[in-house]
Amino acid sequence: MQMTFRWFGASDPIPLEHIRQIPGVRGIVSALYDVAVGDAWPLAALSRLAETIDAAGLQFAVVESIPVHEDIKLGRPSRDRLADQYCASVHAMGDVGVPVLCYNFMPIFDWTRTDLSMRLSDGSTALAYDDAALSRIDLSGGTGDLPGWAAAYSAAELAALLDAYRAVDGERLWEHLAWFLERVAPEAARAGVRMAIHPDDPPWSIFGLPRIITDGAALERLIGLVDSPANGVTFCTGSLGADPRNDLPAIARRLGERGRIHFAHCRNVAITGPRQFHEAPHPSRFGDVPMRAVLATLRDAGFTGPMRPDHGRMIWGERGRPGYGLHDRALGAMYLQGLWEGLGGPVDEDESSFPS
Ligand SMILES: [Mn+2]
Repeated sequence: MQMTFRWFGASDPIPLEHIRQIPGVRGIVSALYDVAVGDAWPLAALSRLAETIDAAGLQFAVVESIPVHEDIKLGRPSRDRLADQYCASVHAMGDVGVPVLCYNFMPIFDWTRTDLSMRLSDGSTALAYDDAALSRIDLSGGTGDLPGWAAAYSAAELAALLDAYRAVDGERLWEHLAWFLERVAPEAARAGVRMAIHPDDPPWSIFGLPRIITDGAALERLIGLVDSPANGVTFCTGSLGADPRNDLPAIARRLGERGRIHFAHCRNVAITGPRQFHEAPHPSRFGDVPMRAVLATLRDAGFTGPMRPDHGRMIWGERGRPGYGLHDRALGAMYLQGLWEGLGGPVDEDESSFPS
């Protein structure tokens, strides 16, 4: 296991120099944030990002993410050109030496919450979701009322997209995902890149849109679409764990034994009602994710890939990007490394090296 940390590039208020001071964190999870969705990522820009990360004594370990254009998810004719451009971005990753690509296949919205700063009993704040609150959000004027998505779509753009998805049910979305993977996964294999789909967050339909990567059966179906080590999974405990029917260690075991977990997102969620949860401190007892059992399963599967603490609460007066402050994620990184060490998971002894 390699402990990593997400960094949003030059606009991230957290400098790489601070991430470098979290013991054991050497890998950076990042992306190009100024390329239009669907366009090929310029190799020069990706190289510059990698050099910036290298110069801070860190290594670019994961791209999260290259967004998949809605036209691919909708199966529109432009998908041929868009898939070619996606493959070009994946090859740029390979040229720069970034081995893992986290992506998702959620229609229109990816992560969705109804409260970005729910106050917990200790005075910290956390991201929260309540299906009843979501149902009260009116999208007729665009995404202005959806927390975290305010500027994403105008009323007209969103109405057109929602209308287009009326023709795409879950099975049609699976067909479009299979088409995408058949095109991209072989190129990823050639580029030396392992694709790792992120589960849908939350793992159920929202706003009437289909969501398909929601449970263990879906993840097993996913890896069967293209039978290649390049076609794998990001095991996100918080996303899958929001549905209490998901047996996280059992899912991790089945995917891990087949060598298809390429990235681990470890965070805790406290389920407070039907389709209602808030994010919680990382240790197992503060939520519904059996973190120790998950990590023990990853250890048993011989997991050597990158892991990150995923989200954190806002603590100690920190203000910043919701879910992505420094302090609580750093605590999470330390907890996860302590748990891993206690479980006897393999640890890289030379902190300056970074085995691939
Ligand atoms: Mn995640």
